[in-house]
Amino acid sequence: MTNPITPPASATPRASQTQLADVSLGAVRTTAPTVEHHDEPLGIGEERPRLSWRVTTGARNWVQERYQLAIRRVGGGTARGAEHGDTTGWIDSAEQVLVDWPFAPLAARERVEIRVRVTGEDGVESPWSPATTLETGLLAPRDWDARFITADGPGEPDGPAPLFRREFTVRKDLLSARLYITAQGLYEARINGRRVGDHVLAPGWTSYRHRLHYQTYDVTELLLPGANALGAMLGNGWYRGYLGYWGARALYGDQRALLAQLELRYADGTEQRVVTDADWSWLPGPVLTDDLYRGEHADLRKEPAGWDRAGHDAARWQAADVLDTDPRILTAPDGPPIRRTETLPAVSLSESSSGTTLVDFGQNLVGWVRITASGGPGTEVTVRHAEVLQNGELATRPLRTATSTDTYTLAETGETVLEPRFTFHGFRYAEISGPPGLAIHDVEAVVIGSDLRRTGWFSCSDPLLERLHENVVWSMRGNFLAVPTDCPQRDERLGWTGDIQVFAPTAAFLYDVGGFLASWLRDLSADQGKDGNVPWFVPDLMPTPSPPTAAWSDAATVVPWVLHERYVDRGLLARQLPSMVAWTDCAARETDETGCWRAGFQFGDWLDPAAPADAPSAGRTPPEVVATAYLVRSAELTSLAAETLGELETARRYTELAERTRAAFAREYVTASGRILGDGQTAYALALHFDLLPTPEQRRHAARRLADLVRSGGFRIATGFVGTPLILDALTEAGEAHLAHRLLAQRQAPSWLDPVTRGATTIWERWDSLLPDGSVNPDGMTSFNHYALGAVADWMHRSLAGLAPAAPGYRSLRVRPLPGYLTRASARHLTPYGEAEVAWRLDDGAFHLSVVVPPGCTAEIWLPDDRVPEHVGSGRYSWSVPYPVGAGAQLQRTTSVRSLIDDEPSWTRLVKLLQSIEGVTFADDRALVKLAVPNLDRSVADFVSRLVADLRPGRGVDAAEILAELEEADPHA
Ligand code: RAM
Repeated sequence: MTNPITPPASATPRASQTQLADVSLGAVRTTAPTVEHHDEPLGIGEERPRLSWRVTTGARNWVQERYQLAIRRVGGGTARGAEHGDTTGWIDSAEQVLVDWPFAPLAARERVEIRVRVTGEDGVESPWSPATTLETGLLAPRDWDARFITADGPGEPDGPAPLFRREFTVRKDLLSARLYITAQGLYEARINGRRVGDHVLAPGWTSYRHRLHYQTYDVTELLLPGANALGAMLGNGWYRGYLGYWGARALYGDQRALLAQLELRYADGTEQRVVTDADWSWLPGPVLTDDLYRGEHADLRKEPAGWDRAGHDAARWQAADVLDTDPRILTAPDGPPIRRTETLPAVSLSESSSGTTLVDFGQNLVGWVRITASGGPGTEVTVRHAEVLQNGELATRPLRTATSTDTYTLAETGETVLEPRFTFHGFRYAEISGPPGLAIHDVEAVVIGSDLRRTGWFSCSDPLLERLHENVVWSMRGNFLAVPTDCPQRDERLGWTGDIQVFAPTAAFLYDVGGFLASWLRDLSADQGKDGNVPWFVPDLMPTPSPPTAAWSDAATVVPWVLHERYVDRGLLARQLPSMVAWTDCAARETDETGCWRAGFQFGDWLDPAAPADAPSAGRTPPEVVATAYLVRSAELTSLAAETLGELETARRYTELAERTRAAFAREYVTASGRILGDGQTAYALALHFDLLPTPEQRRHAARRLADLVRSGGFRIATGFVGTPLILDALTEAGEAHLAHRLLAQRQAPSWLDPVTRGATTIWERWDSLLPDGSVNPDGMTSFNHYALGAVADWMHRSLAGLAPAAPGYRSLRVRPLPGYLTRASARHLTPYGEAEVAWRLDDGAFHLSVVVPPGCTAEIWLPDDRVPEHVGSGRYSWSVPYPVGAGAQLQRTTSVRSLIDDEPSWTRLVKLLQSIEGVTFADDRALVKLAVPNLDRSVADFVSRLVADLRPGRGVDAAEILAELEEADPHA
């Protein structure tokens, strides 16, 4: 394994970084407007797209007072229409994000330019912004002339990937051309021998029975006057391949099909369409088998030369069949397509005795291997993949039935570049056999994923924490692939609701997921049962409906609320409110006469390290505690969403449900003194963070109990999927942020950093996906690329660095950094209003803070020990306040054992001192913690005397000596 501390040189993802330009102070500029959540507004599905813009200015306290929008219809689309412009009047509003479309609705294929200008409170006008060009796609079934065509008979889910083709003639005066295209399965389209676009695994995955994305490409440049050819190859993908962990395949149907509509517009205003219909023909292609889980086999000798060019001899080609697929499922995407996002070189390549080549890419990733191979016609090349090695071999057992093997049969002598088309793998290592004389530069890893725009960065003084954060980013990149998935490698890769429920806040900081998750939520609503139940994963594939399950099904309420909190998207809330209401009602129906949700199946605090390896739901926290707590949460979020939308009657109804359930929780699960059923960290974290405890007395006791549990656990992780994202917040809110730091800084297992110290480059599914001895956890459910436990990064952004939203869309920032053991940390985020940044460092006995507040926004600033915040408007600021570093209170005999444990250097010193006594051995510090826990309120002197008496009866070791040594040196120095 490579040094875990240093990220691979090429690990920096493609990052778009907006500079807060050196605008001369006061000058106000607006960026070109953005359209809904689209990065590339071509072929959009909204006839009234909402618009956003950012303002750059060096002036402080800038707030928009008015804005004006201008529209101009432009050529280039395929719709006809005279060019004309229109401008709104000045609109008195401070709103800059997702403002309503002020013009007449757009028609299909309409192409317009939009500009904006604004004034601040001083009335000074900005110049008109640069223009954004947007173009609508096909908006209704009537816009489609194309029919789905297939090469497959019903009931035959096997067979090579078919090639489809059609020739047509193009006139000289072509103005523009658009290809609208999708498939049942996956498509790769070609025009005149060239690939259309740069998407991979298109059209992506949605809940196909309800929604199928089509893509829009500007193909003007690919066409030629005269004879042209349009072709496409179809793979199985999610539609017809294996899908799900129970061995099912062809879940959506057994006929792959292509839908393509090429629209040409000429200078004289005439139009021409080339659409899929019975005039198309097909032939089996070179991809003999393809499957997302199992990999792909291509015999390159079988690719008919020139099939995607005009003039190809199509005598052997057969007529395609037309299918009756309902065009109402066709919809334009809300988020970005899947693309190749990066290429990584191999970091090592070695030859095994059996003649295969083992390649290490230094980074666990998602995509495939690109090989430049040589060897004569008929040479077989085989590529196998794995995330980890065991005994020097690929550890493929965790892949279960996903054999993840790509094979190629070469067609030519000389070099051939090999890449699969219709599969992907999760891997760091690959084993290649076949091609002779492979060198390290012949092999690269191609990283793929939904091509999201990076928006968030974090850095700090602990390189291990930085690598942890980098691992979170990589697990997100690998699992944001069409839908948010649990893992990218085994026979699963599903849109597990619980995983994204906990990870959504982290995701929304790191990348712009506004469109991506909005799309997934449409699927969630579509797949929701009539009873409001939300399936375990979306898109839903279950043969029989999954039962309502707390913290998983609650994605229905949590994810929309997170998106609103981060992107101020009221439209999304309005669209999801019925789904939120339906789920909350469904969960409420699961309660019994006590008002608690106690019956039925639950995942509980999934993968609590205390749960047996084969029973991950059997952790410390009773499932009914999780379920009832989450019912309160969902009721509250539904109420908040309704209130935001002005639906006050609905809001009241769900506030009441939340109150009733909160009371039931307290009655059934909490003692008068604040002990909670199960007495585990997750139970306290839920109760504290979701505000479930009625009296201040109970809250105080519960906070203290949680802190003591964290201490007595030796600062090791004792939470699963549910508790892990909450525990640091709960400790912080309880005034125990120093314990949150101790948990996060822990390097011993189980902890966040243990995998990092062992070379992890992504977040593992289990705290012990690798066992302490370095072997792969033998359980069948062991992934090395699962973002769920990486949800802690959200706390790192909000609390460690101190950059949190205090109002939807970060219109107001909460800057409240928690220094802890670090000497510096920073977070930077492209909010909907512009770039925000918080950076702090400890230096020369002072705490230095610098903050960037985007124009249009305000911030509350909390310096260490502040009881009330300072409020500032937009601008750049810095503060310095005295902050003595390294001066932990000097230890005294009367110090309590609790304080001793909390003071990491003193505690470590005591552990060392005791271990140095001849004959005393502890397995590790936890053994001493066990002895300390019953004595938390005793003095250090008392504890050490008792300890010495217990440990070394009759051997005369002097407690006073130990105490003196403990007190002697300042361990913080
Ligand atoms: C596993 C998934 C996922 C989790 C469910 C409950 O199969 O990988 O992470 O949400 O179980």
